[in-house]
Amino acid sequence: MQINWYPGHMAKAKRLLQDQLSRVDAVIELCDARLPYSSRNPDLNYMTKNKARVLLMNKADLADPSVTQQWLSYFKSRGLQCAAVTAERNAKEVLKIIERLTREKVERAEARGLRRTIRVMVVGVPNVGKSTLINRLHGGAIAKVGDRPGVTRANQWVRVGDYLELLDTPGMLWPRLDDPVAAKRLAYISAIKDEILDTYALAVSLLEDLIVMSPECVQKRYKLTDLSLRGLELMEAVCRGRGFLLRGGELDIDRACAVVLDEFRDGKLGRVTLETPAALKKPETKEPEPEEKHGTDGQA
Ligand SMILES: Nc1nc2c(ncn2[C@@H]2O[C@H](COP(=O)(O)OP(=O)(O)OP(=O)(O)O)[C@@H](O)[C@H]2O)c(=O)[nH]1
Ligand SMILES: [Mg+2]
Repeated sequence: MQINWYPGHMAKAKRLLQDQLSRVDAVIELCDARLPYSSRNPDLNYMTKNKARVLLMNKADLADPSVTQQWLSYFKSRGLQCAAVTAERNAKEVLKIIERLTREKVERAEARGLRRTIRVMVVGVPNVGKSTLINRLHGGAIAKVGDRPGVTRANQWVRVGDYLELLDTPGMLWPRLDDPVAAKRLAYISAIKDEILDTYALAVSLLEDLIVMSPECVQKRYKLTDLSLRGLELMEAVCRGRGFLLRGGELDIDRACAVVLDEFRDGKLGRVTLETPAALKKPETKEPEPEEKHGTDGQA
């Protein structure tokens, strides 16, 4: 599913989301722990302001743990419940978070002698791990998963135990595409297809960002001796460092670009986070207070 977020599409997706939101008890928002700003939806805060809600920074296994802590403090200071998780490993912890998030509703129903099914919607930009998390919570491969955007194509309710239902959603959240830096970073993590930039421009830009955020891992992986290189010279140094040569000794720039993107996406460069709260241009507006208070916070 390649969605071009024209205003018409956006308005339709927003209506659909609003409609779904009115049917659920709580919302789990997933963002990518390597890009906690760029991988969040700009309008979700407002749209979910009256819902029990938690932000899960997923793929924490790929992110720098100390920067993850900075983000957790940042979100907490803005009044947002959040936790850092790795979908494959933290199903139990996420289940506890959901229990805490919906406890008041469950208890209110119980006080009236009812045991009702709680419905939770899982939202997030494409490829962030929504279906993976839902599969782990369900305890089996019920939702299709893949390492590219647009794998889930339709809403799907998944039952977890007797009293919980989770709604898996396609990556229908329009990300921060109006912000070119965020859009580029979303392409680094395969949240949007690479097509917004050509592979060469994307790989060079990623490498330049990595040199800023985590110079040692880039230096080691690509055997770079000069970290002041930029653009084509930088990619040529990667080719030389890794021996990416064509017949005749010419540098294989295309291969170097593909390898840089793949290795970052696979976590082969080590644990890197590409943005910090301190580098945000302007702090975001405070998260709206949810109607109910929920006590979830911290690393799962
Ligand atoms: N390293 C790591 N990989 C993860 C984690 N969670 C999911 N993945 C991988 O991320 C890729 C995308 O996962 P999906 O669950 O399909 O993502 P999604 O959000 O459902 O994607 P769409 O349906 O396309 O919106 C898959 O290759 C997963 O194996 C995680 O916590 N850590
Ligand atoms: Mg999915």
